[in-house]
Amino acid sequence: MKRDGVTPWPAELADRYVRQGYWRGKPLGHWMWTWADRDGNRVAVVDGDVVVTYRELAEYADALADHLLDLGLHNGDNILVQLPNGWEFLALFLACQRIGVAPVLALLAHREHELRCLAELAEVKAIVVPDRWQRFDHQRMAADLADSLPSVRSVIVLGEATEPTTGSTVDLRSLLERWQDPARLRARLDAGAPDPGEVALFLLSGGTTGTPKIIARTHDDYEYNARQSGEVCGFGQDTVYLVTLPMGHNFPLGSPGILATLTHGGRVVMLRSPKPEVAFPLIERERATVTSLVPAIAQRWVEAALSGDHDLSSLRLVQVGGSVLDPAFAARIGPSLGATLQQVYGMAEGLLNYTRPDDPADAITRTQGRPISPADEILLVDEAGDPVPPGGTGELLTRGPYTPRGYFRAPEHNARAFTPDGWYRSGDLVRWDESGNLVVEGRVKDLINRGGEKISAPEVEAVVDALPAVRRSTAIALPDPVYGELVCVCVVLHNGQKLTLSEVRALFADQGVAKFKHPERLEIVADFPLTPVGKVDKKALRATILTRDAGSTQAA
Ligand code: OOB
Repeated sequence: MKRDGVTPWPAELADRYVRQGYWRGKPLGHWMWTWADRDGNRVAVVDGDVVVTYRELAEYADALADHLLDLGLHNGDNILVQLPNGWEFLALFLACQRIGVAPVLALLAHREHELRCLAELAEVKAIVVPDRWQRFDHQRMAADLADSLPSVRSVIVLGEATEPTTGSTVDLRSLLERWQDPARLRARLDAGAPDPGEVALFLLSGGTTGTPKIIARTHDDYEYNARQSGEVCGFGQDTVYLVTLPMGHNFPLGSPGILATLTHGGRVVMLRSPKPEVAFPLIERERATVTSLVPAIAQRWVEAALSGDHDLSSLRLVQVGGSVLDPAFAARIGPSLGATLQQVYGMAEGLLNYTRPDDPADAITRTQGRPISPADEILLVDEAGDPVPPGGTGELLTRGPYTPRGYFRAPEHNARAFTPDGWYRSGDLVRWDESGNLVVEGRVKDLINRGGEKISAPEVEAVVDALPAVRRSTAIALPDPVYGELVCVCVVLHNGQKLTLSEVRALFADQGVAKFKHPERLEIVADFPLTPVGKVDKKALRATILTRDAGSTQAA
């Protein structure tokens, strides 16, 4: 079943990717079933006290796929998934892959504001949520969404399904019963396997637009994304991957993360909180060999490791990515955790760069790695779109076998975010280092990167502009000691009006906007500095605020 709104790779390139073996024509996750046949008693997932073998995971996923079909979900349908890390989430993800249902992977932090946009954009047929998570009633939110969105027919709840909706409300665990005759079910599902060129999943874009954008990743492209990542990172049967970050994110899901671990016959260990006091005992118990972190979490781990009462000696590789990593701090990560650091510079839009475990120590701490595929193309351009001279810094443009050619159902945005010949404009300013790796120097895109969570400035501005006191607003990033950056909104008020940060934050809460996007600082200004073309000069505004801050710190 073809979905509309997906930009395909040019046919001749697609043929080449197949001929050169990048695209294998297999459904995403198929390796897990191969391992289930080959060595079914191997442990695939450990989640608290629950241990699931490859054979069990294959049978659970098949049974769940069958139940999803019963619920009226079919090849070509999309569903919205917002679940905590756990083996049930993985079984659901794999079940979707069996029958061509594409999950839109939302974060647990998302609230009605984000979920409504995503559900409408992808016309999802079902919403999957936990009953409650960290004192928030996800089931109630999903039921409200389901009642107001005509495409949604079911709400699937992990936990106690109690909220009635106009459609059906189902308990996810009740769909995870293994079948009496798994071989027959398996053959039936194999017969209806999705087309590998079709959409396997939707990842959320870091986004620089007023409403969220999603990226359709195909079976072929994402299977390669995970497989090749696993090759580069040396994943194998002895890999024990600890899932620390939210698994709906590209980094822990497929870069190389969970999917590469299952591709290479390794073991996935689920974690629901990245806190070192929870993670360290689990690393010790499960002898985890690799995990992925964002810099803000790496910092907490390094501090906690100093107290040194846990045995982390099984850790071989610690990946850190998602936002800028300070080189001086980077140099401390490997020695403190007793593992090799691997920097990861990736994007949901595709391109992945990793430092290699055998790179010189200096390249590992100073650079963000190099592309995983010989077929990745990279171009660094200046503001006029011309290639920068060797060694120069420019905006990174990229194409390749796992970098799609457009956002889903976003023609206007695609016209800006992609060049006519299909290059994705990353908005990142980078340069090639003499080591042969890339260094991220900054960005030209209008977002705030709060500890790896990307916040679109226009999205924040659209919320703030709704306040009656506000004439104009602009959102900028200011430095934050823990998260790297924080959201600061600058406003010009109508005459005689007043505004406080708590009023702004109350509005964000009221509109159901994810908490990590709530502004942490408010600046009231008389007017905004403008660039020569009349746009708000965010750089100048930021510089003024920082200079003033520095002055007041000195005075104090
Ligand atoms: C990862 O993916 P996204 O889609 O959340 O964010 C992508 C953006 C990049 O364009 C860049 O601006 C920033 O996040 N970024 C980094 C970085 N890694 C990502 N900036 C500086 N240093 C890094 N190492 O963030 C992502 C996807 C897959 C693997 C890892 C990260």
